Amino acid sequence: MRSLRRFFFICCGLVFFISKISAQDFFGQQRAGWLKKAEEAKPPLIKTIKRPQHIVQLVKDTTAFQGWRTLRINPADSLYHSSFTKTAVVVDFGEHLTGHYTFSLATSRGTADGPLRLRFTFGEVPSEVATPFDPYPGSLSRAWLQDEVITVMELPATITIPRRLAFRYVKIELLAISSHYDFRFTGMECLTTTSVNNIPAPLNSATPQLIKDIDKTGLATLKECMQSVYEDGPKRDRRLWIGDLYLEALANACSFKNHHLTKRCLYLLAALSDENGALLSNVFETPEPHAEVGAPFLFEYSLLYNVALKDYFIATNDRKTVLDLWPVAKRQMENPKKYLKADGMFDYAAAKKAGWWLFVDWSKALDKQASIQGIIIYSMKQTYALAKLLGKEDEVADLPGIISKMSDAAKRNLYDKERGLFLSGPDKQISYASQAWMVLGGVADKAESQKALKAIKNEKEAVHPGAPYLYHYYIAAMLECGLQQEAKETMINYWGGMLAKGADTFWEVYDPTNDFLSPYRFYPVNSYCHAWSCTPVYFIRKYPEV
Ligand code: RAM
Repeated sequence: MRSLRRFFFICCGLVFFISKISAQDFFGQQRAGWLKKAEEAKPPLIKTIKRPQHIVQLVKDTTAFQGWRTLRINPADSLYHSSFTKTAVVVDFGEHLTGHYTFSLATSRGTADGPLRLRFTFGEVPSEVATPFDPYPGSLSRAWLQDEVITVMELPATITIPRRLAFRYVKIELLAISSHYDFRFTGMECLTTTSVNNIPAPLNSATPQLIKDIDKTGLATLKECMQSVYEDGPKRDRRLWIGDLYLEALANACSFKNHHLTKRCLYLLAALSDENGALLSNVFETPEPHAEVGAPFLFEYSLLYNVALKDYFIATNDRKTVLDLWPVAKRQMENPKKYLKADGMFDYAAAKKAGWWLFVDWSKALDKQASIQGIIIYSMKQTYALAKLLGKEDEVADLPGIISKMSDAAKRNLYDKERGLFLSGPDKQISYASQAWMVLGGVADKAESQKALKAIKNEKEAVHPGAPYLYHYYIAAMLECGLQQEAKETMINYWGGMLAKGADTFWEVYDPTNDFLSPYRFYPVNSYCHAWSCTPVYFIRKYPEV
């Protein structure tokens, strides 16, 4: 009898303990399994050796992007034939690379009787190796900038710079040497990495050359960002962000089709969600997968995860994975309800006050009320569509009601029928972002959507997109409401504009009217090979009319 009682108390204790753990950590039971699955889906990195093509000269040119262009002056081999006596040389690898850089040196006169010091500056664009970095005015770590000082203690030497680099150009400066000897370079190379292991189908041969070029540069951008996760940029921040993953996965699904990478990222993010089960905006892979402690909760990225999960299902039909992760998607639908007002409007000011990060775009001036309302509606619709595909509608039975309530509220409170535009915030701000997200959320019908997207172009005061991320949604909105020709023109003007300014890969930030724009107060720290800029690949390949 006593042992039975003891058994009973132990069981009660266990139940209490388990319920306590799961109350503390929403996905506590699943995390380890999800991490394991993320690890199993990790793609091998394909390594290739690349060598420099040319020695170039930096030329100041006010008509060039950010004021600098390069001029080829010699083949790269010329570097190996004579002593390095110049103060600086710029080497051009001919294409954007992501990988480890190695150089070899040997004595070319006398005996190396003292150490030699060199500075290497790696740049994705010419201005990055031409602009002095100090005093550094930027808001992100100065160390993102890729300059490395190397002291060589003896010759000959072969040295690999430890950090992985993203670059096309290398500026080499001689900082110190003894007068008793000279040295020369005997070789240099970059061991590049990517998880892309195939070449996507060529575009129809009748495709105009400019579209082919935009596609090619978009593919190069995507390939460089596809490492062992979808990175946002191989130079910076070199990690997995949900917003970037969503767009990269879209482009990947119609090009490289490396679905394992998408699966890995979806699992990683799920495994590293916070203890309430909310997805965190970005995660790091090494040394152990982890999220950023104390980072603000980027609300709309957590919602876009669901869209990425739905797209993954459509691309792969991998029901097992999607069912496994469905509870995560379902959980993300809880947060929007926290600040949903009785009238159907999302209280974006309250969410902001609570410390949530409402991103939408890098534009500082943007009022985000309409955009966030649209993103919530859009992601709820997509989540419900996913639920239907999985036969799980009953688990999110409240979504259709919330969707129609929020849509009605948006129409009632944000739509200016006269002008045919959506307005946002207390000052009734007009922006591209608001029109795009209201259209994507399906708040306006086809005619109204077309009207809004056409009208916005004539609004002198309209807040323009600050980065390619928002351009993507603006173009997606045009395609959604049948403005195929306008979508095509916008893509050509915007991404074609980067090409005309010499882009090898598409950029994190691009304002056709201001080459020096930077969200980080210093344009060289911008990323010039950035995931969220690769989506012309998706537009061109998914929509033949583009
Ligand atoms: C940038 C990152 C990333 C983006 C976030 C919001 O700093 O590089 O691309 O998702 O901001």
